[in-house]
Amino acid sequence: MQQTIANKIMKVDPRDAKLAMANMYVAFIALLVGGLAGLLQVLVRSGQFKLPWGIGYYQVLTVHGVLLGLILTTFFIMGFQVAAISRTVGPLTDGQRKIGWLGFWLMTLGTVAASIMVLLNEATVLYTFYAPLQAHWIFYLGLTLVVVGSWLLCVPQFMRYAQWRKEHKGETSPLLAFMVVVNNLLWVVATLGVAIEVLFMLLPWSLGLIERVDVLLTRTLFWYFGHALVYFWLLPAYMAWYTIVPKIIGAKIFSDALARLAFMLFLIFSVPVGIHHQLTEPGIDGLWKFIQVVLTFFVIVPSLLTAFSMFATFELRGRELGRKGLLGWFKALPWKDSRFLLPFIGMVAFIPGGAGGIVNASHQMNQLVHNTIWITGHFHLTVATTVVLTFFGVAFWLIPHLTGRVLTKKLNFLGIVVGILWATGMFIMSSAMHIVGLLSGAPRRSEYSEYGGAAQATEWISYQIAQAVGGTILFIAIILITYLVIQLAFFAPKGEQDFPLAELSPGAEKTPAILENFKVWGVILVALIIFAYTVPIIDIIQNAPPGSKGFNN
Ligand code: HAS
Ligand code: CU
Repeated sequence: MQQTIANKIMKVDPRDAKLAMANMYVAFIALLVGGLAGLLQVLVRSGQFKLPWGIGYYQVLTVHGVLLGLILTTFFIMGFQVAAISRTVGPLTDGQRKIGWLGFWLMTLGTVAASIMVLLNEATVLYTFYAPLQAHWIFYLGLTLVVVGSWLLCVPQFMRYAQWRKEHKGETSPLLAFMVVVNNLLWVVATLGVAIEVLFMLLPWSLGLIERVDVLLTRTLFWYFGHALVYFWLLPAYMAWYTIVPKIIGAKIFSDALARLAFMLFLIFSVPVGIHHQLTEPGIDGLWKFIQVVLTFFVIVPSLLTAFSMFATFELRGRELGRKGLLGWFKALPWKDSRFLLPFIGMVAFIPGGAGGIVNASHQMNQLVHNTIWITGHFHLTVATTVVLTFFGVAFWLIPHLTGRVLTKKLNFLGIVVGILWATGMFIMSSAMHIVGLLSGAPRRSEYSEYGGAAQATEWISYQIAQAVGGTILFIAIILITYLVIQLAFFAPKGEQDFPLAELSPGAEKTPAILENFKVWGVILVALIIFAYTVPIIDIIQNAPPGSKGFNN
């Protein structure tokens, strides 16, 4: 019932649409530049190409990671979420929108500042900016502005949702708006870690105010943030899977309660697991590594719930259309609709992507894969396929919806081509990465080298060529999607593109109120963080070596 009321607001308010689109532009510029950097990397690693004009490999790698991992994602997510709030709980107030714009400009200023320092080779520290690698202080300041700006962009979303709940006492909020709020909470809690790292350690260190930093502490604070970061990317994709994909295929939301439970589980388990990125790091006690590994296995549960829910949605829809048998539903899906196909490819990629994650998280097996390019394969399936293809699928309807245009048949076809190219390129690239990482330990984060002709390194080269082939196909897809986005934003025919939003089944039971009780889940979240991090951090501080001076090239 509530869903029907919310669905009366059918459009994103045009003033909110402008704010959302501003974020989209930055996101897609970041995709193009970051994608170009990716192409250069695979070419260098094939051994057949040298970077001109003294540009360094690690410099390009930093551009790639920062622009795609941090900038594309954050801007896209903020744009999508602002639109989602406006569509489901109503337009932002003028005051709220102003805060949003301030956030957007701070983020953009920060992005420009950080990017300039990377281009000047003053911040060649990769997207994880591990100490003792040291960047120019402007790079750290730029990233701080991005984070603070993103907080300001969250504020109007929180306020608008709170306003809706006040006006609708006792009702369940629209599912999509609830999900947006959970993701923003996750983001704020997670970014506190990186904010402390940058403001109290890296920034004063790069300014020369302090000489040394405790490397292990900086990394631990980074991964407190860094793991939750990956779910901050994933949850908007899940929002689309739970609330938008069903509408596109003509189905209803499978279970509102299940979806909310999954999101609350992500909220509480995303943060206290960061140490699974530091399993090979000395200085953290094995017991705490073990505890965080166990917690990591808990955070797999909401993804399994999601997989179940997706299969159920597809199958129910198939049966409704009269398909029979175990896999009869498969044929009933709208394969020729790019808004469906791309997210679907994303789902398929998440099966091996997620399974790889489970390998990574398995304490002992992590030793086998940790510093190998297997990990790079893992995150190109998860974030660069599952998440990115879902985002593309969203962009195909969201951008024209926001600009008052329509996705024509021709543009839809182009979207399908992007999806197929992406799937092909990524399959080749990421399989090569997984295989060579696992079988012969090919390293990650490393430039082309023959390692003095060592036999093992020679084995890696054919896989690196395969990666270059896959990477080139991906770059072609990026050019196509850039063209597509420009068309959808400026040239596609005027019209009304629908913002697809699924409804609950007519007979659905009311969702238990506990699933929207942020106080209860918030307390569990804080308790888990304190439990998982207090002792390791006290340990790290008490047993710290003298600390490290900065290393810059
Ligand atoms: Fe991860 C490293 C563990 C998920 C991203 N991960 C990374 C890094 C990134 C990343 C960027 O424990 C590298 C960071 C760096 O620079 O060092 N990851 C996991 C685990 C999960 C996981 C347990 N990762 C993700 C997601 C990411 C992401 C999501 C981005 C969006 N990851 C690790 C670990 C490391 C790591 C270690 C550190 C490694 C190291 O040593 O450095 C889980 O959340 C995965 C659970 C997922 C599933 C899959 C469910 C399947 C679904 C699809 C259903 C399909 C349908 C279609 C319905 C269990 C929901 C069906 C149709 C058909 C036709 C079949
Ligand atoms: Cu992780």
